[in-house]
Amino acid sequence: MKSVAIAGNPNCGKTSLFNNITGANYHVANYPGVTVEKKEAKIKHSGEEFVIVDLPGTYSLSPYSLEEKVARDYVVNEKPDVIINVLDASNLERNLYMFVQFMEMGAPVMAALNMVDVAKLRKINIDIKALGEKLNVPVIETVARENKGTKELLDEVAKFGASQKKSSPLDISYGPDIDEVLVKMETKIKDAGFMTAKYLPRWVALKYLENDEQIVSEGAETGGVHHELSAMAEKLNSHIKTTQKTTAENLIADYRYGYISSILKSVVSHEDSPLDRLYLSDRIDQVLTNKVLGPMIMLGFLYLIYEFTFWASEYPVMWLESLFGWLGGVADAGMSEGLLKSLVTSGIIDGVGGVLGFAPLIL
Ligand code: BGO
Repeated sequence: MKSVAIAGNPNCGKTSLFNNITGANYHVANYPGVTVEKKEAKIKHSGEEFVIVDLPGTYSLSPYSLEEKVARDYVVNEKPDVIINVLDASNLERNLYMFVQFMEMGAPVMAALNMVDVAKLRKINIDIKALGEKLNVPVIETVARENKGTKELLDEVAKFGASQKKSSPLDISYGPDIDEVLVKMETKIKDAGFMTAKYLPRWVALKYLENDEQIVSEGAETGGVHHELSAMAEKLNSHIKTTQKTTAENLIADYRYGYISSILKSVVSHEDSPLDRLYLSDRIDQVLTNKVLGPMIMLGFLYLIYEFTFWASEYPVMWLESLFGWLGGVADAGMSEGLLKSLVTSGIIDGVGGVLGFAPLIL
C-alpha cells in the first residue's frame, strides 16, 4: 500500500482536496505525543490501495511551530511514497516556499495546483506545463471546491508513486559566502557519515547554517562532527552579520524566494497592469492595517458595537422590566404579609428579574 501525504499552506484547499480524495471517509487521531489532529484514510484508485494522510497546514518546514515540526517529522520519519503539495494558484510565490523546502530535503513531492478558478478570475495566467518542467515534477490543475481534477491527480499520484526516480534533491545557490561553506560542511558530513542514515548531507549542513534547533540538538546527541559544524556555522553567521547585517537563515530564505521568482518569471503572467493587481481586499487591508488608521478604526467599530448593544436591547429590557414589575404587583396584592411574600417578591421575582434584565444586552 502506497502512502500519500497531503501538505500545503493554510487555506490552500487542502481539506477540500483531502475530502474529495477520501470521500470524507476518514478517521481522526492525533499525531504521536502532540494535540495536532491527524486525518487518515485508505482509498482504492485504479485497483491500487493508498493510505492518505493530511499533514497540518503550514507556511514552511522550518520547525518554529508545532504544526511545522509535525509536518517535517512526518516526512522525515514516515517517508511517504508521495507528497502532494497543494499550491494556491492565486498565491503561487508564497506557496512555493514550502515546495522548495520539500525539494531541498529530497522528498518525493509533486504539486496540485489548486484554486486555478480564483487565479483565472484575477487574470493570473499560469503555464502549467512550464511550471512542471521548471520544478521537474508533475503538476496537476485542481479546483477542490468543485471536485475538479481529483481523478487526474490520483492517476498522476499512482504513476509518480510507482516511478523509481521521483524528484531529485534541489541544490540551489545561496550566494558565494554560503555556497562555499555549505560544500565544505557537506563533505565533512559525508565523510563522517554524520546523521546520513536519516538526512541528506547538504540538507544537514543547511540546517546547521539556519541554526535549526531540532537538527542541531539531534546533531549534538549524535556527537561526531557536530562541534566542527557548529563552529563553521557560527563563523559564517558572524561574517554575514558584519558584512551584510543579517543572518545566514535570512539570506537562505531570500535566495529561496529569488529562486522562486526566477521560476515564476517565465511561468506566470498577469493580463492587467501591476496597479490593477491591488484587489479590493488588498485595498481594504491597506487602510485597516495602517499603523494609525487601524487602531482608530478598531476603536470606532468597538464604539459602534457598544452603542448598538444598548440601542438594540432598549425595548426588550423595558418589556422584561414591565413583565417582572407586573408579576411583583400581582404577588404583592395576592399574598399576605410575611416571610413567604418577601421571598417571592424580593427574592424570586426581583432577583430573577434583575438577572434576566441583562439577557437582551448579552444577546
Ligand atoms: C470556505 N477554488 C475556490 N474558489 N475555492 C476553494 C478551492 C478552489 O479550488 N479549494 C478550496 N476552496 P480548505 P485548508 C469558504 O470554506 O479546504 C475554498 O485550510 C466559506 N466557508 O471551499 O478549508 C474552500 O484545509 C465561506 O472556503 O483549506 C474553503 O487548506 C465562504 O477555500 C477555503 C467562502 O479551503 C479553504 C469560502 C464557510
